[in-house]
Amino acid sequence: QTDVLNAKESLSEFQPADLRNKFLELYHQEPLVVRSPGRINLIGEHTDYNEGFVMPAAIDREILVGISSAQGPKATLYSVKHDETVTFDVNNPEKVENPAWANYLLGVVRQFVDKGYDLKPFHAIIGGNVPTGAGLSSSAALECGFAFAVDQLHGFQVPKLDLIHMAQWAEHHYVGVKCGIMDQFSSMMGAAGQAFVLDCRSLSYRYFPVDLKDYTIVLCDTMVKHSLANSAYNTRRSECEKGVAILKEHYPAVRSLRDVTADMLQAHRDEFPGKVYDRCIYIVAENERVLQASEDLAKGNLNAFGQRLYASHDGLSRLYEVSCLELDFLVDEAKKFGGVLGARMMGGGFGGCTINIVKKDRVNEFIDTLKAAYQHTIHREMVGYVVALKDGTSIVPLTAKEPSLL
Ligand code: GAF
Repeated sequence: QTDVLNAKESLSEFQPADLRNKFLELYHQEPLVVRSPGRINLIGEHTDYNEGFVMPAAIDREILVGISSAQGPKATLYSVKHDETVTFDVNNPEKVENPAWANYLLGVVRQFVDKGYDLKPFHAIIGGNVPTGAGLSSSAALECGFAFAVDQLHGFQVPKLDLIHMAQWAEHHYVGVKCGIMDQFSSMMGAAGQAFVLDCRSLSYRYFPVDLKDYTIVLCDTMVKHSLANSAYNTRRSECEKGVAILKEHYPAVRSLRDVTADMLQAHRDEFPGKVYDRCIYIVAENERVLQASEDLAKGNLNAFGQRLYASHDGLSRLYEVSCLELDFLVDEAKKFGGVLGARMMGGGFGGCTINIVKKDRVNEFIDTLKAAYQHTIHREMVGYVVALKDGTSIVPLTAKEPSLL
């Protein structure tokens, strides 16, 4: 399939000071600035909307939101990337046909309105350096950063967990992707140097420091995002729900694939239409892998951890069928390269990044080798990123005022 949507821009180093300057230029007012990070996911893909387990972390690529009160009757949103302004009534934030980026924000405003918060007109600017379509969850970072900024500006003090759900609602209803909770949760709740295991049913979570000894995390961006990504995502979700409905007939206590074992699936295999069995067996195995991977890391067994990443990719590619030629190619190349413990596609799939656990002293060689192979076979540029783990959504302290002389 050749429906590559966007050959993405390479990372721009857009910083809070750049956002502030733009804000001052457009609105002549000092903004409140919020940062909200993208995320990686070590393991546990497509398990979140099945009430399963994930192992994400927030990273040092961030969406930035600048916000201040406005005098006029309307609110404005400005995207630095698109150099475009959208004006709307804060009490009636309708979904728009164009531009698409505005819906992530308008959906969040809709949630504040529906929950009865008294919004005042504001100016907001969005920018940042989370690459879009790379599976690093730029959309959740945008929704979460904006929700937090609106909350801070008005002083509502909405709990972060509620903001997470409001951001997810925007994605479901204004963007149209029936995503799970992982991305919004990670952006909002990340912690520096740490990943966490999240139980997507109870939303209980446990941080742990990521200690990969001589190894580090490298992302390889395919620089493609196939156009079927969003529709296929929603289809996978409904296939899982179909599987649950079939099993419920036999096991009334089953609420989601979280409650299902491989034996239960096997016992009713011939009742599952089409690909539903494959989808379900992948989810059941992936949930198990997250729990085992968490034990591997606790014991410092990095080899076993790496093997689980390869197994996860295999399931995502063959059973869940959310990989693509470019992702499979990069995982195969990583496997061939000595000095890699594990690799897999990351995020929703159909493009975006692979995550690789690479020997620290071979990172440059690894990126160069995969870049060359990708160019040679796929005829496209691959971009490699080394990421650091960062705190979740927060205010950026910007204006250190000159100390008073008095
Ligand atoms: C996307 C979704 F937004 C997440 O909720 C999650 O399902 C992920 O794909 C796959 O694990 O990022």
